[in-house]
Amino acid sequence: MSRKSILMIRPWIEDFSAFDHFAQPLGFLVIARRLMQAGFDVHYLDCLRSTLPITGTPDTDKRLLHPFRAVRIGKPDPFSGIPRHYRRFGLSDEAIRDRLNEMERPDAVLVTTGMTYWYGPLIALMDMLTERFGPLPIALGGIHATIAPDHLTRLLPQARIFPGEADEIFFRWVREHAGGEFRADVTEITPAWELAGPIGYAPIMTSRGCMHRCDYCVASAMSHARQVRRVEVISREIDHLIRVHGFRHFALYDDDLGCGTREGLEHFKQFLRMLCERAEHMTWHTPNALGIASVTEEIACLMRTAGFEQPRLSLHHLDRRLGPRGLDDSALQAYSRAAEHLIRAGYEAAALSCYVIAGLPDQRLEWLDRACTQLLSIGIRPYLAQFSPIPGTPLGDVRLGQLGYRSDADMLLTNKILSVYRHGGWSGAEYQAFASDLKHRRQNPCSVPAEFEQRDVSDETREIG
Ligand code: B12
Ligand code: SF4
Repeated sequence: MSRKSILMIRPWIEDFSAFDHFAQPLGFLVIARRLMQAGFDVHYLDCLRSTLPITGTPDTDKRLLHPFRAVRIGKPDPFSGIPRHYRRFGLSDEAIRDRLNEMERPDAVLVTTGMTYWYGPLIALMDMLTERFGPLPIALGGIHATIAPDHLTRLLPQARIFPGEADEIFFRWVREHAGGEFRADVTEITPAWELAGPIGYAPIMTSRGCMHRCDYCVASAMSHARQVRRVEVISREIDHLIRVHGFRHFALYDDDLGCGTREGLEHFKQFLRMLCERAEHMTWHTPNALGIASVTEEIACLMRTAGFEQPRLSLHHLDRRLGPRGLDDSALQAYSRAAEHLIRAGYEAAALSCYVIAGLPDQRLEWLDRACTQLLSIGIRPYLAQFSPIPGTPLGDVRLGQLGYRSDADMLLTNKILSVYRHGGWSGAEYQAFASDLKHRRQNPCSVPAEFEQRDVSDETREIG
């Protein structure tokens, strides 16, 4: 009897901008591995996979920026008047159809979802699948499916929506439609990176979930209590990633790395010590940002020795302090302390950057400006992270109310572009001018305060490790 097969799809994206800056569907590839272990033939169709040349190398400033193929498309109504091009990123319809035509009919199809405002292509994808294979069991999961499952259920009645982590209910669905025997005792699985093609880095998580409840973030609602992975288990995963796949660059996907609590910091230190003890050269990236509450003096030294490159910082749960006067004194001091620890540990000031959220309801441009100026004055380069309002979060609901969101009928309003181009407190042109001025100021930041001078940490970290 021939083996059962499952087709797994990462859809293309329609948005104003998108690139592979450490963006891989980590959890989806964990599911792929479980299906392989259960005896399925797994076919992966990554509609974003680029065949274009890579523009940056892991070691340059624009590291690992793989451009997605992009074509301009018409703007959906909620975006009319936004002076930016709307694009489709990823393979063309013809390329996707060709791939589907090369395949035998699978026993089931799984689709992962990303941002809540990327659902447009899902409808076209369903049509292509039906056109090629006729009716099929199709399941959707992932970020959108977790944040707004009812929206997807209404949008795609032919598919089954699974919010949250792929759990027993989902694997039962697979068994019912395609068979397979799943071991119940599996807790730690290495993602099937071999399906992702040539990528220069591997995402990895040391913890999942978050115990804080910031007013603009949905992370705590997306998973149960914060869970940390055992350091020995992470170490085994790294062994596998290096030995089998040859990865040297790693991107941490934790919701709130280190978490800022005593237990969280202890776990983060154990993880860093394990990295310091390993013989291989590795480079670690923090695209989801590292909360400054996690950057103690000891952690900064360990990070440096472990190979953390250009650490990107953020306030995380301290973000409420981004108030009327810019950053309040305690937040600025916390940033200043984190920068001081990192510079003393041997980082160049130019390597330090942080996220500042732009587009929060009732925010004023002069507050944003003041916060960025304050950060530049202590040697940290601020980058704007546009706010994506998520229904059910306190600030998301306020913002969506301002945008006229009535029901989940139009999740396009959760696109971060509207938070800055339809803000109310400033015009799109003012925001653009501010953002481009900030770009200039980042290139010429103030000099580093003399008291943050570097010191040689090699002996010190040997002691700690
Ligand atoms: C890591 C991360 C990133 C990474 C990239 C992640 C990626 N996959 O591409 C980086 C740092 C690049 C990133 C960037 C951004 N992110 Co982000 N990110 C996250 C974070 C912290 C974790 C996501 C993750 O990988 N989880 C770990 C893996 C193991 O889980 P998973 O992949 O989701 O898979 C599991 C389940 O979802 C499920 N599953 C997945 N697929 C499928 C399929 C089926 C069929 C089934 C059954 C189950 C299933 O099972 C898996 C295993 O259990 C989430 C918060 C969160 N807790 O989800 C925010 C989050 C997704 N990000 C968010 C935002 C806002 C952004 C940005 C827009 C920030 C900004 N302003 O620039 C950018 C946009 C990125 C882009 N490409 O344009 C928001 C989502 C907003 C929205 N409206 O949808 C979140 C929820 C954070 C928040 N603010 O609350 N992000
Ligand atoms: S912003 Fe960071 S600290 Fe706050 S809830 Fe989200 S993940 Fe947690």
